[in-house]
Order: sequence, then C-alpha cells, then structure tokens
Amino acid sequence: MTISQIWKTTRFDLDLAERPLVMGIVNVTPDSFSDGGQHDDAIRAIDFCERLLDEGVDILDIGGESTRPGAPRLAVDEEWRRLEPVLRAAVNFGVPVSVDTCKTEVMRRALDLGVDIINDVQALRDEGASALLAAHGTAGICLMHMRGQPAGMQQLTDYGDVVAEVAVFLRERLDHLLSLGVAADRVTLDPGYGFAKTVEQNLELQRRQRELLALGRPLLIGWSRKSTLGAVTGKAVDERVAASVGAAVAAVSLGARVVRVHDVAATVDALKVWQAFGGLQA
Ligand code: HH2
Repeated sequence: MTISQIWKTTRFDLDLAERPLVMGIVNVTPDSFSDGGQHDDAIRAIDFCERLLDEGVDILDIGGESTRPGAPRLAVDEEWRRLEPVLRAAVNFGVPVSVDTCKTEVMRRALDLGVDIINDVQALRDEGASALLAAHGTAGICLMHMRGQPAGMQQLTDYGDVVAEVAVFLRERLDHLLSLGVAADRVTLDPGYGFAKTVEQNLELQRRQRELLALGRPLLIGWSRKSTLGAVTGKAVDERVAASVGAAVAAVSLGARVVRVHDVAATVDALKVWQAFGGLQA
C-alpha cells in the first residue's frame, strides 16, 4: 500500500519520505520516568530545547504531565503553568513544535500560541478534543494507542491479538477524525510502546509493526529509555541510550517515519548512517 508521506502541520509540511524525522522530548515535569526534574523550570527547559536544536532535532515535543505508569493527573492550570513559557519560546525556534497533552483545554491554549502538532497519548478521547482539532483546520496530530489512564494502565494488558487490537483502535480513532472533516495527511499513528502492554506485547507489536502500515498513515514511535528496553538489556533507565538508539533504528527499518527520543544527538547520527546505507529496504 502507498502511504502519503507528507505530515501536514500548522506551519510546516513535513516530508517523511525523504528521511525519518527525530522528535526530541522536552519534559517540563518533576516526575517523568527518565528525565523528571532535569528541566522542570522554564529557563532550563528552553535551554534544553536550544541544545536539541544544536543536536539536529526535527520536531520539539514539549510535555508538562508525566504519563509514566502510575502517574497522577494534573489540573489544567498546573499543566499550563509548566508549558506556557516553554511553548511561547519554542514557537520562535524555526522547527515544528508539538505539545504532548491529553487535555482539550491545554490543546486549545497551545494552539492559540501557534504550536504545530498535538501529540495525544489518549488519541483525542478527552471531551471536545477531536472537535477542537477539526475546527482548527491545520494542526498536525499524533494518535497513540493506550488503554485506561497511566495510573492503572499496566493492569489493562489482557489482549487476544495485541497487534490486531491496536490496529482496530487506531483505525477507529482515525476514522472518527476523518468523519469530522480532518484531512488524513494531518495525522500520524503510534502503537504506544509501553502503554498498557507487557514486555512481550511491546516486542510482538514491534516485530509485526509493518502490519500497522496498512492503516495508511505514517507511524510515529516512542521507545526511548522505556522499561521493555531495560528488560531486554538488563540496564537501568539512565543506561539505556544504546538500547534506545538501536530501537529507533530497528523501528525505522520496520517502517516507522518519526522517532520520539530523549537522546537526540546519538539518534540523529545513527539515522544518518542508516539513511546513507540505503534507508528503508523492500
Ligand atoms: N511516550 C511517552 C510520552 N508521550 N507520545 C507518543 N506519541 N508516543 C510515546 O511512546 C510516548 C508519548 C512516555 O515517555 P516520556 O515522555 O519520556 O515519559 P513521561 O511520560 O514519564 O514524561
């Protein structure tokens, strides 16, 4: 199947056919699972965005609420207090800016500031979120698969065929958006590695990731530093850079076109080599 490899976002049409893109993670949080507290004030977070730009990041993904297993939900105003100064600065940096949020009101405020992409681990299931994105008309969207809320999601891992169930979910969420008039080329899809899935289910999804390409939209994936990589390598969270880079390269070899990562410099280099070796092979 031929997939349109353009990802339309508010200010940028991203060409995912030319090479895979690197989305750099900026968590303005005290409690994210791998980098919590490292840039949880605005000045440090903005400095970190500038560092990622120097390292060759293609997209900045800025989040104010951790979604690690067990994480509590934040009030809108607290999430926005963290995000606002960082988003205001980031939209002047000349690269697409994505906001990682599940809340319609946070999305609305971020879109008003001019962010380019809404990245929602809940696939726009908060009330009014899909309608907001339909009314907006141009923002890019990433729809990710998960079950439940971060607080209880690791108890929700009872699947028959995990790949088939993730595909059905993403198909339904995509069709819902299309039925509201959202253009398909605004949307990327994400299987949600690490969200309401066991180690074996995450690995099964990755091995069979190509099956998700039948949904007809580019895949964005996030393996960076996740516990499944710890289970495979036996490494602690702060020792998973090589595992994460390996996962990113493997995922693009199996068809992903955007990789969401903490370790931008290492991933950019690895993907340059992958691309020089010929990129995606039949
Ligand atoms: N993973 C995390 C957060 N957002 N978004 C997408 N589209 N895909 C992912 O796999 C994904 C995501 C979790 O990682 P991180 O942001 O590092 O941690 P935390 O949620 O603890 O802030």
